[in-house]
Amino acid sequence: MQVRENEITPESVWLTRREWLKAMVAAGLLASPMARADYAFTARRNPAYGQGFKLTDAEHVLHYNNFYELGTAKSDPFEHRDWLRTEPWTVRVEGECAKPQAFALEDLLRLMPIEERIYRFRCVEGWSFVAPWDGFELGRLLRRVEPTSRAKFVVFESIHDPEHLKMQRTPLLDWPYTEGLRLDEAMHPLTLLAVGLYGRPLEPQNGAPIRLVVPWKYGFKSAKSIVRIRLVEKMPQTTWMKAAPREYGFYSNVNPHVPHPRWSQATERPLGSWFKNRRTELFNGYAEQVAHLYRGMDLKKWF
Ligand SMILES: Nc1nc2c(c(=O)[nH]1)N[C@H]1C(S)=C(S)[C@@H](COP(=O)(O)O)O[C@H]1N2
Ligand SMILES: [Mo]
Repeated sequence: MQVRENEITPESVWLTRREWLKAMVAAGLLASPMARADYAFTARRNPAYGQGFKLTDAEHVLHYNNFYELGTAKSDPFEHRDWLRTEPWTVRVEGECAKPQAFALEDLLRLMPIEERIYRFRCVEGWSFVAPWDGFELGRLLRRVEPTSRAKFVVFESIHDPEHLKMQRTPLLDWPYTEGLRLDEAMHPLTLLAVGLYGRPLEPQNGAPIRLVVPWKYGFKSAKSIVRIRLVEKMPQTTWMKAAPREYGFYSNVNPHVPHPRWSQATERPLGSWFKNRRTELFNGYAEQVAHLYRGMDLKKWF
């Protein structure tokens, strides 16, 4: 058989991901809890994002979470992390596109160049953190399926698994958790599909194995554990718009001048601090990159 030089895979790559993880754990290079995630990646830090930001201790980011499928208390997602079944995992990208496709997680990890970016993250409830995410630009994936000219919005659907995700047996939210972006927001280079956090595969409580990260919007826009991405013509209804339309709009850009109906958004509590001692920035500090997307729009009306 004729094999060209560049088709020969180096021997070290022949370990399966499971074998690789086992070897890492055996060598003491990975703490055993990480062995739960059966995927791995190598990510190169992109210094264009978050240079000079002070990272929040991972401890906080991994234990203080919102993931209502796993419970409503901030400690619930970590405590109930075993409820989330992530193997096998497929992400379907469909709707208004020429080449709809279902991607196995391992194919995405192979096809997409994974990089690490430090982003600010701001929850609508007032807490914030700074963390390195490992992922790829959502736009890269969307371009692969070739959106049609009718595609104007993108819908993100989280896992629906009431058998294991016990909160989905209750009417707390309209399951599955659904979010949306305008197509140009989705194509913006800041919009990330993350597969890792602090250089490690995502923990269940943070949205394993793949979640959205939209750093200039309130945290609830960043849907976790995504199984379906749909290109659509009309602005979709999202889970939080249905739950409380007066409190959560479609855009949900971080804006210190537009208070939530029940509290101010002028300041935030960086995780690790006891106080709301940081002034919230317009578009969470990303105004230079994203303000043009909203030119001419009344941000009080389109909250
Ligand atoms: N599927 C799903 N995605 C979700 C949520 C959720 O409850 N379910 N919570 C959102 C909210 S309100 C926030 S602030 C962020 C929190 O992400 P983190 O726990 O990784 O910090 O996830 C968002 N994504
Ligand atoms: Mo949030």
